Amino acid sequence: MNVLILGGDGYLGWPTAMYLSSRGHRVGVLDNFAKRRWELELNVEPLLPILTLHDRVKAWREATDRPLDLFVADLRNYGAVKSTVQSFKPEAIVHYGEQPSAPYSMMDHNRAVFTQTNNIVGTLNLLWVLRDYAPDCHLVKLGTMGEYGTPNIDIEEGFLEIEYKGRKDVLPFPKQPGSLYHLSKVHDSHNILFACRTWKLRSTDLNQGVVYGIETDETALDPRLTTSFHYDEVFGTALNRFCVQAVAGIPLTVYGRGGQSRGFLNIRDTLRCVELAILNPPPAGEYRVFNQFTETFSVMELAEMVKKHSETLGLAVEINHLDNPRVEAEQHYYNAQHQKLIDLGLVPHLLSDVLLDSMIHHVKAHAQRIKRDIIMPKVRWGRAVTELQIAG
Ligand code: USQ
Repeated sequence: MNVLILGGDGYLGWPTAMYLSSRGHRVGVLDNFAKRRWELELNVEPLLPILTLHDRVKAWREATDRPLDLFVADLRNYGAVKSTVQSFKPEAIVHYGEQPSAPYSMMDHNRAVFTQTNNIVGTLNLLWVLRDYAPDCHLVKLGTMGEYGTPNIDIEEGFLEIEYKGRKDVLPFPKQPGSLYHLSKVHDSHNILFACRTWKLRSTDLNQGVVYGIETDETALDPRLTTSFHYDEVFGTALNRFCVQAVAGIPLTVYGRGGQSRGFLNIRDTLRCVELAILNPPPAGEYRVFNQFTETFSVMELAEMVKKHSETLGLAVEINHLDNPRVEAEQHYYNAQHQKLIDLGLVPHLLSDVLLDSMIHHVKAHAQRIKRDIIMPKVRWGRAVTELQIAG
C-alpha cells in the first residue's frame, strides 16, 4: 500500500515510516522541519543526537535496501499538499504533522494562535485535497485522549449513546480538553467528521494517550535511525521525563498531588495501532474513533514505579510535588474504553521493569547530554496576576 506519513521527521512519524516500510509498504515521509525550529527557539534538543531527515532516509536505505520518498512541505500550503498527494498517490495518510505540545500552546498569545492555525488549517487543507484528488484515501489522524478531558463518567470511543426526553441518538462524546493544543485536535475532529459526512471521505481518528519509550525494532538496527526523544518541560512527556530526571539525580517533577490519571502506551504499540488502522479501513463516508492507549496510570503511580525501579539500579531518586503549572483536576474519576484496537488484534506491550530498564539504560548512555536547566516547568496555564490587579 502507498502510505504517506505527515510529520515524518518526528518522535512517532519517523519510527512509523520505518515500521511500515519494513512491512513492505511504499512509504513517503513529509515534513517542514518546524519541530527543529521550535527546538532552536526554546534552546532544547532531543536527548539522543539525530540526523537530518534526508540523512536518515539515506541510512534506512543503506541498512535495509528499502527506499522512502521524501517531501519537504508545509501543510498550510494547499498547493504543496495537493502536488504531494497527486504525485505520491497515497492509499492511506497517517497525519502526525501538527504542533504536539500542550505547554507550547499555553506559552503566549503567538504560540497559542500558531498552534491552532497550524494544526487546523493544515488538516483542513488536507481534507480539501482528499475531497478533490484522492477521495478513497484513508486518513489516519492522530488525535488525543486529551480531547475528552476528565469527565466524571466513563469515556467511550468517540461516540456516546444518549437518551434525552424520550428520544435516542449516538452523538460525539463531549469534549473538555485541558489546553489550547488539545483543543486544536477537537476542532480537527469536528472538521474530519464533517468531511466524512458531507464528502464521503473515510477517516480513523486515533485518540492517543501519552506515549513512552525510545526504541523500536527499526531504530535499534542502526544508531543513525534513532528517533527524537524529548525530556524538556515543553516537548517531553511524563514517563520519558521521569526516566531522565532519575538518571540526572533531579527529584521527579510530579505536578501537584499527582492523582492526574491518563492513558499510556509504548511507542511500539503506536506503530502497531497505526498499522491495524491502515489494514482495516472504514467504508467511504465513515468517521471512526479508536482510543489508542493500553494502560491507565496516575502521574504519582508512574513516579513511584520509576523511583522503585531506579533504586534497584543503584540510583537514589526523590519525588517532588511541584506547584501545578497547569489548570487540571489532580484527583478525579477516569475510566476510558480502549477495546477497538484490541479487537483488531493489538497485543499490548505493557509497562514493565524490562522496559524501564531499557529506557534508563539508553538515558544513562547519553547522560552527558542532559541539559538540567530545561527540566523544571516554567509555562503556566493560569492568568498572570499583574501588579495593577493586586493593587485592587
Ligand atoms: N506531568 C507531571 N510532571 C511532568 C510532566 C507532566 O506531573 O513533569 C503531568 C501533567 O500535569 C499531566 C500529565 O502528567 O497531568 C500528562 O502530561 P504530559 O506532559 O506527559 O502529556 P500531555 O501534555 O497531556 O501531552 C502529551 C503529548 C500530546 C498528546 C497527549 C496525550 O505531548 O501530544 O496528545 O500526551 S493525552 O495526555 O492523553 O492527551
